[in-house]
Amino acid sequence: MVSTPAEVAQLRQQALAQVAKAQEADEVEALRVRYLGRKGSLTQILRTLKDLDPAVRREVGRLANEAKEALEAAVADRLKALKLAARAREAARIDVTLPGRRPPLGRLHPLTRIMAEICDIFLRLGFEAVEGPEVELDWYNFEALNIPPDHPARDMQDTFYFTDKVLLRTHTSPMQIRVMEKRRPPVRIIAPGRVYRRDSDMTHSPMFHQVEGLLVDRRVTFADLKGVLTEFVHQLFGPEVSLRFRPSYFPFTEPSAEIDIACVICRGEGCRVCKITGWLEVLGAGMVHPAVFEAVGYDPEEYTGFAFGLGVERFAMLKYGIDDIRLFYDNDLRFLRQF
Ligand code: 2U9
Repeated sequence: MVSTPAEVAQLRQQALAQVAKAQEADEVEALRVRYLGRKGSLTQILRTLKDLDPAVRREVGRLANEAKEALEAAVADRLKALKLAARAREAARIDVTLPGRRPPLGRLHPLTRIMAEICDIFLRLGFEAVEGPEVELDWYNFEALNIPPDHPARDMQDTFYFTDKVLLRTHTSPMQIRVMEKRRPPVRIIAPGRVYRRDSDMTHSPMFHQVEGLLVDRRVTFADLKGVLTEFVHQLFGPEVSLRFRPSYFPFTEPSAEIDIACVICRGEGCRVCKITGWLEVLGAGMVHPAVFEAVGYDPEEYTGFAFGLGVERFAMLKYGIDDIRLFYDNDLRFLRQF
């Protein structure tokens, strides 16, 4: 192969012009192979320099090397330019004025909402929320709460046992015992959380949620209990709702009461939900039994206190008019989306 400086210059010009005109990356690549590949024309020239007359070898070598560098740079530039142009064409096809796709929004579970609403009211009244273990010891769940070993609540019918002494808590009251063991009065706490009982039908679930409260100080009276729970009911259901305190019995309180509110469905007229009574039972409560104070080392002569308990599912069912407790746990979006 014989090359003159003029031929190399011409080859360079031709290659650069072709690269500049190429419209596709494939075309550019083909040109690169044609000139710079293993058998490419510029490569051939460089490889056969040694056969040239020394008089022209230097000049041809210099021109061929410069042409190679220029062509390599031109190939890279052209590929980059084609890529940018393709991207610009793609961008032009996207209509940025179209409305975006709305991302699916989650929402709070109705039980979560009611739970937060209930706790908020008591927090504003000066109570502190405490949480603790769902797997409990017999002492905290029963013994310290003045529930004797032969009490029906301890029956295998009602309680999930792991061993003789270890069980799933049947109420959140163990937390109040745990707190009183650690602190001196005044105590103002609520214990929200999951509890477990062997029970299952339209209105009972083996796992449900409670909020219990405890207030202990000097000279706490039943009037304080009535005041706090009346305020609670009025904040949750409205200030016009009437309450009724009925005598009742719990091992851990004395005296004890159950609290009814005028039926929120029929306003006291009588309906299916209140079983024609006009009243709905919503809370249990009472003055803390002296035996409970003894169990945690409080002097019942110095301190008195009141306690209360409520079932969160029941409140949610009343507030939203739901008649089957199992709907809360089915995770059926058709149900959950309604809240
Ligand atoms: C301590 C002392 C006393 C908490 C109380 C109730 C009455 C009550 C029920 C309501 C519906 C349970 O969820 S429910 O089934 N609760 O009636 N709970 S007094 O009394 C306590 C708690 C802790 C140390």
